[in-house]
Amino acid sequence: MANSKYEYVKSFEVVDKLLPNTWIVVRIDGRNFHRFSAENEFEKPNDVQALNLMNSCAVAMLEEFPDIIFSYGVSDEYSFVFKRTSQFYERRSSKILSITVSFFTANYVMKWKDFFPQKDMRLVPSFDGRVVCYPSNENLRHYWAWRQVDCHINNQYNTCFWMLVLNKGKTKKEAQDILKGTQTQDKNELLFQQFGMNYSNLPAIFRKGSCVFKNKVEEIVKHTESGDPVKRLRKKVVVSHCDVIEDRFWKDHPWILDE
Ligand code: DGT
Ligand code: MG
Ligand code: MG
Repeated sequence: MANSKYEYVKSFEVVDKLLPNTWIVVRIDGRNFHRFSAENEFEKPNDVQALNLMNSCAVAMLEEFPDIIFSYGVSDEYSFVFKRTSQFYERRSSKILSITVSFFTANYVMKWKDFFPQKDMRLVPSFDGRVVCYPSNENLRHYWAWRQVDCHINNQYNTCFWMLVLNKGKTKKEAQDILKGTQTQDKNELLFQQFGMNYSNLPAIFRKGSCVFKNKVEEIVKHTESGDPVKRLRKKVVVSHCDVIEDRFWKDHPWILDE
């Protein structure tokens, strides 16, 4: 087929292939969710249905794209990791990023009514996204640890902040000043002394964030003639609120990083 004289414009496209044999992490984050959460009257500091909606979108991601082997979400963000050997869109960065963001966002809108049957969505949600490649399992483990530590710090601060504002009638400025310079232990103490609240008893979805991954589950596929169940191991996408900083989780789920 003859080339048209216009075809040279294609040569302006830049190659954006991601490094081979590295973990591809895509993190998306709600754009201006400070306003989106206010307009939609999300509960403060955590709206469990808003978090469940995010988790449901992540489940849809893992079911649609088999190369995504693990994901972690908190607040208005979610991170997805594609397996090292993934050849998804020939590892082209812009393709991987745009598909992740658009598929997630479309699900968010489509599933809204399942989680907020009484609420019409106010404002159009959108998510930004970035791609980072990590060369070692250690780097990747540290990535999840970084996000989960962030979750803990933010959630503990926000819990204190909103307890002071909503239950003690402090202004936002006063609450800020009270919390300035406090350490983890001080905040636990404040919650316990002033509100009789034990931070570690808060729901794990708030304290730990959410992991979505494929777990091995036993499934009954049929029964023999004598009525005995025939079981088979199947991989099923699950949501759990586990600690991803300690070794335990990774030892219990070796197939995630070992492939
Ligand atoms: P950005 O990401 O730079 O476009 O701006 P924001 O406003 O999305 O800021 P970000 O991502 O740093 O912080 C997330 C915001 O979303 C934060 O203001 C609190 C809000 N948000 C997230 N989850 C919840 C929730 O469950 N309940 C409430 N009330 N707010 C939430
Ligand atoms: Mg945001
Ligand atoms: Mg955020």
